[in-house]
Amino acid sequence: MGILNVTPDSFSDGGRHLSAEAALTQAAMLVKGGATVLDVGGESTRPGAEPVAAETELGRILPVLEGLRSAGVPVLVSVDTYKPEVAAAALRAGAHLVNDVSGLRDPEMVRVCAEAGAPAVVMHMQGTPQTMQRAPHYSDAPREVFAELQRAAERALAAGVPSVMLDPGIGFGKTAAHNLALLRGLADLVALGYPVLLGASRKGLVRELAGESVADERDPGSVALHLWGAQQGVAMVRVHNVPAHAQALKVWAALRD
Ligand code: HH2
Repeated sequence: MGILNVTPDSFSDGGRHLSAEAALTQAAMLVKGGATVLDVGGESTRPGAEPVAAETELGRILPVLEGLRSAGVPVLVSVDTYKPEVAAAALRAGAHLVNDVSGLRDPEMVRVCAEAGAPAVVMHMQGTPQTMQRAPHYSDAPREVFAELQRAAERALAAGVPSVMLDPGIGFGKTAAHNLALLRGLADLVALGYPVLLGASRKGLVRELAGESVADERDPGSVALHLWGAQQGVAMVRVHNVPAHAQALKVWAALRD
C-alpha cells in the first residue's frame, strides 16, 4: 500500500503532493514502484496534528480520486479518513475501501462502509491524534489492542461491512515499548484470522530504535520493521518508499519459498 498524503503537514511527505497534478504524478510513481493499493489521505494524523474540516479534507482528496478514476489507474484506492461523510463522498468518487485510523469507532462509519459494500481497515488508536502521545497506557498492550481490534472487526462484519483488515496502529497512542511489544506479538494478531496491515513507515519508532532524526532518512529501518511484519504473517504494508519495500519483500519471499 503506497501512501499518498494530499496534505500540507504530514510528517514525511507533507506539502509535496498538495496539488492534484502533483498527487497524480506521485500516484503513478507509487504504482510503477509496485504498489497495488494507494492510500489517499487529506488530513495528517501525526501526534499533535490539528483536525481539519470535512470540506477541507474533501477539497484536497476528491480531485485526486477523480483523476485516478479517469486515468484508469489499475490499483485499489483506499481513503484514509475517520470521518464518515468524507468516506462516503470518497467511495462515491471511486475509492474502493476505507482506512479508518480510529478503528470504526463511529457507528456511522460502519454504516457507510456496509451500505457501500466497502471493505475497511480497522486501525487501533488510543485517544485522538491531538492527545494520544501524552501518556499512552496499557497493562498488556498486545492483549488489549488485539482484543479491541477483534471486537471492532466482529461488530463491523455483523453490521454488514463485507471484510476487514486489522492494523495495530504503530505510533498511535503507544510508547516505543508498546510498539515493540505489539510488533513482537504480531503473530497473535495474525492468528485471529483476519488479514493484517502494518504501517511503520518512517515513524518515530525508527528514530527511537536507530537514532535517525530525519523522517525521510528512515527507509532502511522501515524496511526492517516491515520485513519483520511479513515474517509474522502480515498481509500488507503501508509505506512511503514503495520500490525499496517491493525489492526487499521479493528477496524475503524468495527466501521463504
Ligand atoms: N499511519 C498514518 C496514517 N494512516 N493508516 C493505517 N492503517 N496504519 C497506519 O499505521 C497509519 C495510517 C500516519 O502516517 P502518515 O500518513 O505517513 O503521516 P500523517 O498522518 O502525518 O499524514
